[in-house]
Parts: sequence; C-alpha cells; structure tokens
Amino acid sequence: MDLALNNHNNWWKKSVIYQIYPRSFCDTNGDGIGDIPGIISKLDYIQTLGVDAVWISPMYASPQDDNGYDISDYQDIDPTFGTMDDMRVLLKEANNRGIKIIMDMVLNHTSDEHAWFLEAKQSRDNPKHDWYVWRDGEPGTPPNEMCSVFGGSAWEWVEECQQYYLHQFSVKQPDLNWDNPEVREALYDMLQWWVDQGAGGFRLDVIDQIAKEPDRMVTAEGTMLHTYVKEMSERVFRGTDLVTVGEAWSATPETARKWSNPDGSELSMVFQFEHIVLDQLPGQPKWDVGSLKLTDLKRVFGKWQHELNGSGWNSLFWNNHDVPRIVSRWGDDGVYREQSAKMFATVLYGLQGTPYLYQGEELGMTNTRYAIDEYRDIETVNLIAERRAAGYSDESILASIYAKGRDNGRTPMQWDASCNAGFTSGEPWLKVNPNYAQINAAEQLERADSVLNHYRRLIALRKREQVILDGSYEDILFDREDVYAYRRVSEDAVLTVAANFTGNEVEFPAEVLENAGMLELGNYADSPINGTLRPFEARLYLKKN
Ligand code: TEU
Ligand code: CA
Repeated sequence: MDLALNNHNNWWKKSVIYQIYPRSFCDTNGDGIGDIPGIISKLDYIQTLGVDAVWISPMYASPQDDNGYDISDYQDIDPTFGTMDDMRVLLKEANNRGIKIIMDMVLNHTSDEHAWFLEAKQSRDNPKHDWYVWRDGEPGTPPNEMCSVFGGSAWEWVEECQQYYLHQFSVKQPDLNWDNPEVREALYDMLQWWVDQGAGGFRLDVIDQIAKEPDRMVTAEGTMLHTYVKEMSERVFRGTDLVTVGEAWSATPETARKWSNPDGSELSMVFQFEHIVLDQLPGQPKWDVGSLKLTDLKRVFGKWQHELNGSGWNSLFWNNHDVPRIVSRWGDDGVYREQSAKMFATVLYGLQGTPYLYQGEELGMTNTRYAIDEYRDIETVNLIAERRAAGYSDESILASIYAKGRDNGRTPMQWDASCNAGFTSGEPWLKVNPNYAQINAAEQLERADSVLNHYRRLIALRKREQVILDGSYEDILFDREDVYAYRRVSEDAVLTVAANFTGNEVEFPAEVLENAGMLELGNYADSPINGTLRPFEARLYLKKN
C-alpha cells in the first residue's frame, strides 16, 4: 500500500469537504445576506453530514464587486459577514466539532480599494506601484487584446500614472505582480497570520494565473508559476497538516502531478474543471449551450483516475459557486430529481480523490429562472449589457443565463418550508428558489431515503472503505452512452458502481456483476429489477476478500 496514504498529514485524502457560499448560507440579522453567526448556527448540521472540513468563500473586507473575490483587506472580516471576533468564534466552534476551516484566498488580484492599490495608482514612483501589473500606452489604445474573464478589455487606464493596469477579472480586481518579491513576502506573511488564527487550510483562487505574462498574452502556467508556488509552499505549508487546494482551470494530468506532487512541494490537491465543461462547444464561450456525451465524461474521469493514481491528488465535484446545479444540468430536476441527485453522488463518491459537497447539493437543489433584472452576479450583469448592446434578444440572453449563469448555484440555502426557506427574515440579496417548500433541509433530515441521507451514507462509506482511497480504476462497457459503470480494485476489496444517466429504463449490463459482491447502496427504495436499470438508477456493490 502507498505509504503516503497512511501519513496523518494526508487526512484530507479520506475526507469530504463542504463548501459554503456565505452570502447565501444563513442570515441571522435580517439584512438578507448570510453571515458568520449564521454559519456558526449551522455547524451542528454540517457535522451531521460527516464532513471533516469546510471551505468558505471569501468573507474578508471587500467592496463586494465580485461577492468578496475582490479583497480590500486580507486580515479583516467584511461587516457584511460580521467581525474578526465572530471569525474567531467560528474557528473555535468548528474546531470543537473536529471540523477544519479552509480559507478561500485570492492571491492573483486584490480589490482596487485595497490600500496597496490605492497607493500603487497614485504615481509611477510610489513604492507600491510595482506591486501591480502596469504597461505604457495611449488612452483608448490598450497595450494588447487581452480580455477580462467578465467581458471587455483586461486593461484599464489610470490618468495619474499615464499607464494601464492589468485586470484578468473585473475592473475592480487589479492583478498583483508576483514577480515583485515584496508582494510574495507580504502574501506569505498574511497566509501565516491566518494559520496562526487557526485556519485549517487554504483554497487558492485561480492560482494558475498568478505568474501571468501579459506581453505574451499568457495567463495560466506562466514560466515562473511553479517556482512561486513551491516558494509559497516552502514558506507556509510544508511540514504542517494544512490542506491546500489550487483552483486551476488550466490543469492537465501532467501539470496536476506538479501541483499535487506527493512530496508536498506544492499543494495537497488540484481543483480542475475538465469534466465540468464537457457540454461547452469547442472554442465557444460558456454561454453557448451544448449537451453532454457520456463517453466524454467517462474518458475524462478515467484519464484523471489513471494518470494521478500514486502521483497526484484530484478534487471531485459536480457543483460550486461558479457552475449551474448538476441535477438541472445533466440530470433531471423534475420527476427524477431525487434519483438523479443521488446518482451523481454515487458515481462521484466511488472515485479516487477528495469530494467537495457544495451547499444545497446535499438536498438536490436546482437551477432557477428569474426575470432579467433579478440577477446579481457581475458576470451575468455584464453579459446582459454586452449582449443587449450587440443586438441579442432578452429571450436568447436568458436562455444562456438559465443554463449557465453563476446565480443558479448562488440562490439562498433552503433550510425549511418557512418564509424565504428559513434563510432570512428580511429581503434576500438574491431571490430564493420558489421550490423551497418541496426541497429543504428540515424535510430531508427527517426522511431516511432523502438525498441528504444518501450523502451521509456515501460519506460514511468513504471513511470505511480503503479501496475508495487507493484501489485501481477500470471502466466496464466504456462505449455505452446510457450507463456509466466502473470498478475499483484493491487487494482486499472490489467496489463496483453502475449508473443510468438517462430518464429511461435501460438494460443492466451483466458484466457489472462479475466479481461485484453485495449491493451496498442504491438510490431506489424498492429492490432492484433483474436485467434493468430504472431512470437514473445507481447501484454500488462491495466485495470484501
Ligand atoms: O473563478 C475563476 C474563474 O475563472 C471563474 O470566474 C470562471 O472563469 C467563471 O466562473 C466562468 O464563467 C474564481 C472564483 O471561483 C470566482 O467566483 C471569481 O469570480 C474569480 O475566481 C475571480 O476571483
Ligand atoms: Ca446578515
């Protein structure tokens, strides 16, 4: 057996990480925005799920242009969410329950209202000027064609300096200059400060973009990238039991073996999106909607399972705050909502890697359809303006937003059937999904066959069964476009998963039962039908040698 897997420092290989989007989690003061006291009040709920760590999207001081991913002070909490004292209570209360808190760190950029940038933009000879990325140019003629992820040019003119600054994201998110050693030192000190406050780890936002080379139009995987990440790791992470997860849209299995090298030289694991963009049309923006081909999903999952086994570590997820809800995307958010939600869970939780459970996913929460002026996400708001100006109809813009808009995943958590789903006593910052009377935590906690209880069983299973951690992976009947089946094999056990990705009854592949053992978990209350998989049916078999 892989020795590294027994190392206590690798606790996160056996764990499930719950992600909280704090704005939408639980509001305690009636201002319509979730807050830290709200998170504290739900720690018992989180503990019930059996997760070991919680990643919380940014709550630092911020003008909230990108809901906190624009930080104006890394070492303070935004009044929207509470105070630093609230944060200390949260760290302590979580710790008392054996739950680690993973801080979401945005190291690629700050807010344009961060003290560093306020100084940097004053003049070219300000000591902080070089902390950001500047290029000369003429007003109206940016240095090159680089575009912001949220639309428009990635360059913004500053009159005082007669220069442009780079912003890969919104104009209020200027890029930090990692080539300046003072910047790196300041960030490492700040990270260390959070370790001293009791943080259990870090999720590193767009970490693959820190070493950008704008003159070559390079954003991800710049020449110095892994040198900087190694330096950061050496300074802050090494020899600790922190979990560090790098968000890297650009990652390939090859680069992932660097990011998550088992020697600990970079990060614990990589968080990459190859499987989750498979319904994107090649070369097209995410807004042009395609469909999923199941064999593509198998190919991508299989590739990552094989290529990282023993040489790296991956994150497993269907949802986060940037993507639509999986049941609405590739499952069924109507009649078979519960079956499809449990099916996705079953397929994912049998794989090697660390699963991430995004708030509401444990309830099978769905996408929403709002009026065009009810969306709040900066990416969506910019899209509406841009596409209207380009002559698109509101109807076609809405079709894209319904399918891919980030607010789909950001509607308030559905706690119970009371007004506003028990999320707030006030006016929620983003409308609550109207289906909360049917879909909510209170109801699912009580019901043995709920999506929530299915997740609890899967999380417990992962803790129990070593084969999920280190077994080999093989596809069963790869070519089938309706059924995903695979086998994980170790010396002492075989775990087999078979799942119907369609809303029809399909033929159950007999090959699944070769060496499969007992049915351990399924997503239908009544017993399986021989030779058939029902709509979105998933079965998990376990054999102990
Ligand atoms: O996301 C990185 C990122 O590239 C996404 O913005 C992604 O491209 C987009 O959602 C696709 O439409 C991280 C955060 O997760 C995201 O919430 C932030 O907006 C972004 O970084 C900037 O910090
Ligand atoms: Ca609040």
